[in-house]
Amino acid sequence: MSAVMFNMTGWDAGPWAKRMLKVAPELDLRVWPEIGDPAEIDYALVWKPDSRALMALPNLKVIFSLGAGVDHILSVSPLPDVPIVRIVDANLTNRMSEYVVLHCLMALRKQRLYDAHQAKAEWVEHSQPAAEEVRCGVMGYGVLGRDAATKLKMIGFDVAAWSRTAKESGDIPVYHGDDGLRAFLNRTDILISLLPLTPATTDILNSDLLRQLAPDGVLGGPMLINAGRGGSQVEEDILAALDAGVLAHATLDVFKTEPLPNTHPFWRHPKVTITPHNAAVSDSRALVLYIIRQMERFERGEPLENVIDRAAGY
Ligand code: NDP
Ligand code: OXD
Repeated sequence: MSAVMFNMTGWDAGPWAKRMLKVAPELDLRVWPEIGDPAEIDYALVWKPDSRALMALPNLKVIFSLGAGVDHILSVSPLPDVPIVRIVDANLTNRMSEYVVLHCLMALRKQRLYDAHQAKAEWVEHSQPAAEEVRCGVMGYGVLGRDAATKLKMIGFDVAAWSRTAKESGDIPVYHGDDGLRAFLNRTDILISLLPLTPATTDILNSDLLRQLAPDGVLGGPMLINAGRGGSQVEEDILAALDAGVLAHATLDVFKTEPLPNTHPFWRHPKVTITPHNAAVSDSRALVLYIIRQMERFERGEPLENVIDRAAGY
């Protein structure tokens, strides 16, 4: 029987444990710090873990992130030298693509403008560009970026993407690396960040980058959607870009500090749309099944899936 430790800052382990036991009643579940003998723990399921909790486990085999991102783990030091598996789940991926498509369509169809007219009972019609006239640029062409880009393309948007390493470009041109960034930004009207947070992507959404977006698009100015990580955005630069007209709108799901402090100027800014880091909330039932499947694979001697690359940071 395998023993599993939960170590989740800010999350209640209770519902997760209940769900796991429903699927795998044979598991021995323990919640940090009441874990009994640390030498008995095989697996750790974590969200913003405590380094001490992980380092205390001499026989730990795998760390499972309870999110798709792993910055909440890699920012902790020291960490045991065991594989770290992240979440990849169709349900989560679909939800993220819904979010991206929703906000790109809101921009394309000028829904915010019509909301403002409605508030004043005004019957006003504006010009309506076609999707193919709007250039979406997806930063991060991994599991989430690829799905969102493909769905935007299906709707008719003119889509490109940007990744760290070179990819084969099919229908969607994929730029990569520092060398590809300028050309990617110069052709982008709606910039969508689905980047993981790493040293290289920290503060990447800054004034220098925003100034390189296409100023001449049919939407009347470039827009930003960030559903990756708040640590990638320089918030004062985004505010300055909005106020200077460099950026027409920002839709932000993630923030440097979460929850976003009540006094933050984003809350009341007319050109900002805020969601509370729920662009793609994980369905805990699906995630529990995924994690148990990974444990079963590991115990059969098969390779774990979606093991992160510690050197790359994601
Ligand atoms: P993946 O690891 O599958 O993809 C990451 C992508 O980012 C890859 O294409 C990678 O490039 C690219 N990338 C990484 N570093 C760089 C860099 N320095 N320059 C250019 N591109 C880079 O991750 P997912 O798509 O599954 O998830 C992405 C992120 O989304 C998560 O890390 C998490 O932070 C966030 N997220 C947010 C949620 C929310 O609700 N807001 C929910 C779930 C996830 P390459 O292909 O070359 O490796
Ligand atoms: C995740 C998230 O990483 O919800 O899964 O942000």
